[in-house]
Amino acid sequence: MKRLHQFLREQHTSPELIELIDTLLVACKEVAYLLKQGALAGILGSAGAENIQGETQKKLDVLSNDLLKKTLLSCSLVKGIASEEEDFPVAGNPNGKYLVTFDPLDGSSNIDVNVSVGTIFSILQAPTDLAGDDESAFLQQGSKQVAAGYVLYGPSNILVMTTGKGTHMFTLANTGDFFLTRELVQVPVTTKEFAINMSNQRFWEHAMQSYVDDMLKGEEGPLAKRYNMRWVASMVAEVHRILTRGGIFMYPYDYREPKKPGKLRLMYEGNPMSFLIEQAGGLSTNAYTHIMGIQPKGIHERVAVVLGSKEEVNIALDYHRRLAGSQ
Ligand code: P6P
Repeated sequence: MKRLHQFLREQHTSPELIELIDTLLVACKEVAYLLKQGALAGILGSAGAENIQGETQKKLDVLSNDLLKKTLLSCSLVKGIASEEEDFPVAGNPNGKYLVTFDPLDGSSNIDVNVSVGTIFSILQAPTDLAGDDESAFLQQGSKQVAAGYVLYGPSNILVMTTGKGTHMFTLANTGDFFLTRELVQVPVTTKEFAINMSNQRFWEHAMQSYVDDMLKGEEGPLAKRYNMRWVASMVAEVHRILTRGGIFMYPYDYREPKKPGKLRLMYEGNPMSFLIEQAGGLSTNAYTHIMGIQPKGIHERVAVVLGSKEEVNIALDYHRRLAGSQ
């Protein structure tokens, strides 16, 4: 079995980027250890505070955020970090080469019920003319990402990452090493499985309502296919399923908060997941255009997400092109 280090060297990944990824994974391994302790470590439940998103923070949200922030800022390669759990970017080494954005514990509402969660990360080149806590330094399109990935804390702890040379999966062994377990992952082009939170159906645009209605009509409907549905409420788990066996994941725009384009965050959910999916031959959009082509306006900017098997995402795009603006 090939270790992560050996694989990255064989891919001619720069020593600096390998060092940064290594540093990030030190924190993720600590998070994995804490999660396995769960109630035994007295770390479940609410932290009794809200983040900038207005979401109640879990104790593990705060713990994992602090771990990642401290560990990354101790690395001289990091000029700054931006986190879902931090109101503003935090500066590191002024001469650092990279910026890192991350969601320290995505899906954390699942922690207290022992369902899979994950850490999502995105690595960008640091502009030389901007400070590491200058928000504008981070506002780069997803297509500029140097690397991206997640660590899924589930029955296995799995790192899935890309540096732009395909998407690959590594499983964490008890030794603390990540071993290559799937190379050059390919998302199946077609699927019969969709993931969406159906309880929001009345708030969606007509195009999304029409598309999902037609999927629910099964073989007799215009899509002539019997679909199955999954919803884990943990984006990392959904994306991992899609990378593994195909599917389409949707968190669309909805009218509950009309000023927000979606619930998920562009910089540390939409962009890194889009990089992984498109490096694996899938498609990642906001139902109208590639997510990685969106010019960010803020580090906590939201985005609608429709990603997965290329053929199915193109069907969803077609519904939105034909029915855009209709009621
Ligand atoms: P809902 C988790 O909070 C998250 O950001 C994603 O991981 C997940 O896909 C989504 O929100 C779940 O949202 O509204 O179904 O709870």
